[in-house]
Amino acid sequence: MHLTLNHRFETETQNKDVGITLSFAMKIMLIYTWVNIWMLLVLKQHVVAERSERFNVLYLIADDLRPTLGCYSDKLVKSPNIDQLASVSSVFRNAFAQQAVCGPSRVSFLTSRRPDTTKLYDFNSYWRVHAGNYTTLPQYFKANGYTTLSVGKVFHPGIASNHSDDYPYSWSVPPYHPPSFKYEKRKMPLGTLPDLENAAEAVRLLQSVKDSVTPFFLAVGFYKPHIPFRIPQEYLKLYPIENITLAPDPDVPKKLPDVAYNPWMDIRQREDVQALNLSFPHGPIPKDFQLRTRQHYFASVSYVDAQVGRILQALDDFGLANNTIVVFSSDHGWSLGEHGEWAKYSNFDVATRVPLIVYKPGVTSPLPAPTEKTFPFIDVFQDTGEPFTKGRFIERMVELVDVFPTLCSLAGLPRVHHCPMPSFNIELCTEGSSFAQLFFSPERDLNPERYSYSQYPRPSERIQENSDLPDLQDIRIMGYSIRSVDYRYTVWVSFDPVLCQPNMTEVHAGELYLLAEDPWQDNNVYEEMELSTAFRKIRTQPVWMESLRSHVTFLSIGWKSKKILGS
Ligand SMILES: [Ca+2]
Repeated sequence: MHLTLNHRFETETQNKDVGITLSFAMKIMLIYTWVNIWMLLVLKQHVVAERSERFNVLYLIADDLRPTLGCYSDKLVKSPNIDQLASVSSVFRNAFAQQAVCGPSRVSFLTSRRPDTTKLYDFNSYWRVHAGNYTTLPQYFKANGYTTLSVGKVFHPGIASNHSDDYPYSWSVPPYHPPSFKYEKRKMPLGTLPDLENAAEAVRLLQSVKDSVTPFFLAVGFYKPHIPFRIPQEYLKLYPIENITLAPDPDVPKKLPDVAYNPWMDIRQREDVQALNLSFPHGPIPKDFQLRTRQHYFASVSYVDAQVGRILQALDDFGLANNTIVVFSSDHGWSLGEHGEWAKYSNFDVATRVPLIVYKPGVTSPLPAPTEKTFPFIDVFQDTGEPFTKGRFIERMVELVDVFPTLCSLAGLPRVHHCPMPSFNIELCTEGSSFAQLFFSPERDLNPERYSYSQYPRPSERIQENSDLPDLQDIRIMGYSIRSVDYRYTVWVSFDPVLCQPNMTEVHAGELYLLAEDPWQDNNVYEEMELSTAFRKIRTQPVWMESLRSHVTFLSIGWKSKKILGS
């Protein structure tokens, strides 16, 4: 409005005979000037009021990061900057991805729809074309007046995000990709690394928007600790090889059905692993190679932590720590030798569980004073290594599909309604639910009837080279998994890849792990439970989540009578 009025004024005065109409022009000028000043004042007051009420969002997403972090009670891993964020945040200890692989998980949590609704189980389709024109999390913030910015790997690249990271739907400006990423698998002629460039770009963007009247939604997707572990070598010094141990359960469990196992082809196909001439599909990796893989993964976590620290310090530096919501999470986990596996691609906790840390100033911690530093950078090489003690843990089950409605709630955006089934024709809805109430009512945090759901596809009951990541047309079986605070229960059922629908009555295999006695999920007691009646019951259930709930409701009666579960 300001620019328009000035422009009109200049145009009009230029077209007048100045000698004759000077006094008239001056009157007009005065009127316009006063109108301008008045409008600017009104606008400014409005903007100040609106700005002070609207929180920015900084969404930090690591790639393939399981919660091997100090703030998740890991004794070995050094993550001082993420721990510092956790110390002023709510830390969700039972947060799970909906499918343990990049593309499907990211599209799922960025649209708040489960894989059976995005119809993306591989990397080969774009949901807007293949499933439905679903509104994304950043798109919703953009529609509500936010400047939305993407740095690094937020959407999975390629066709899964239309070769554009879903720009312009989701983002106000074209997403940033670090130039060094194309050298990820070769030498580094640019003398830098993608996550170093990501952090620098994120800091630059924060500086550019710090005084803006428009709130921002900045998503930063790190490339690590995803393989290859190309990181600055000094981080390895934090983890002397003699301090590294094997996974607590490095062998393939005896009662694990074949369909539940994944042969970790991406590690197997590395040149150095090929040279080991391992047998397919189980052939264990030599112990020293296992230790070095774990060492490199942990070092990659510390490297990501340092980049998180640089970005969070910028929030302090630019005065944004008191009006920015921060989320730190990952797309899924990674098996570091547990069950004899080295990858994601499964329904186990090591593959599906993710870190989820949410900071809202004034809610998860007191508002910082203007001069107070909330996120001073901690140099991991100088860190005293004091154990993490603060922070607020939330044990209740939450899912990554919950993040979208929760962030809307925390930012004060209009509520997103729950999706009906099916919801292919509905652009905006959520298959998750907001967990924002947990920030205000901590006593509600543990609910044994609350579940998290994940799923994983397979091409066959047998273990094949494409068992890790089958293309949609090759999927024949889907493993639907339900996780409560007490157990993980998975059924592998027939699946139609054309309709993207399971046949819940055609069960190929099942898994049941009772976590109190079996926290690493190695002792499958599925066959020991009486299941035939449960399977008859589920035929009446149209939705797989309802089916699984029926399974466990039925089973839990038996468990309670046998005192496997408390009543
Ligand atoms: Ca990933």
